[in-house]
Amino acid sequence: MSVYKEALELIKNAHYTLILTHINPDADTLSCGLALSNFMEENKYNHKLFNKMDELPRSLNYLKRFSSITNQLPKEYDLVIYVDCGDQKRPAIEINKGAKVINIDHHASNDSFGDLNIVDDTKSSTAEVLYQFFKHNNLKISKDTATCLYTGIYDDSIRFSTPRVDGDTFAIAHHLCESGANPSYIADMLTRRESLAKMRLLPLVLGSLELHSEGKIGTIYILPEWLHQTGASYRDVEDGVNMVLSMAVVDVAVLLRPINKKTRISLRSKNGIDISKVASHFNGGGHTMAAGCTIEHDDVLKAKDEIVNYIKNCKGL
Ligand SMILES: [Mn+2]
Repeated sequence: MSVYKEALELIKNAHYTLILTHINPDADTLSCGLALSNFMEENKYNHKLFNKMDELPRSLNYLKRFSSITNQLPKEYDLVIYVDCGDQKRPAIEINKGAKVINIDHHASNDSFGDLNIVDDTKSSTAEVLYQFFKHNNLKISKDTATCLYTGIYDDSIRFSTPRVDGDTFAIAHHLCESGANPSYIADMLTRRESLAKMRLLPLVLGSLELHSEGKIGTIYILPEWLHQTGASYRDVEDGVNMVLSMAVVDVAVLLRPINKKTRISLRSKNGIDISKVASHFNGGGHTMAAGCTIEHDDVLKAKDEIVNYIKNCKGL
């Protein structure tokens, strides 16, 4: 039996399924959770979709059942499905012993922690991996589920632009459109609903821009008072790091954020530079072109020097 059929059997036979998404959720993890949740709702399978955060990205509120995502764990469940979690700690909760675990993911670092693992690191998003579950089981993909899966693919592939995007990605997108996903509607919902607060925040953040190593490395940071000043949320700055990477000279973009006496660092790269190596040196992780890590103090200027010096001296980058 294929892993996809085994997964469907586990879902059919479960009394209660808990779907887990990762902390600081992105569109891929929530879209996959919601794609499964919509499918399970349509087929009357008992389940809950969990995310630890109090506040979820509102840009995804057009996805069906978005408001059903909960940060309350059910007491009893016999099946747990992790989506887009590179390791079992990513949802930041402990699960009940005895529950079977399905692990659906696309991180190269995934250590196959599940009883059943559907992991394919050649795919640009977990949504593409999850699509295979529907396809191989000949399951009907509803308009709601298609919209979720398309959203995960579109966002995690940075609008169809990362190296793992290939003909298969577009074949899947094609099928999802035929199933009811509307690309321009999804693009409008995800990328054309920005707040004034964000427009006020970005100039502050971009004002911190510095270039290092003849411009190959670009750094920006965000200070907590700027969030207070503008009313923006931390999530609003994500585009800032992508803007830095969009500069012609920059190969590595770094965003630093002091929080809870630590400095959170987001890393982005292009031209084939594997930035996940830098993240893992600082006990973080992620993908080749997008990764993150934490430095154990909140002196953001010192943290900037530490990470820049490490990148400068990193062989093979
Ligand atoms: Mn992902």
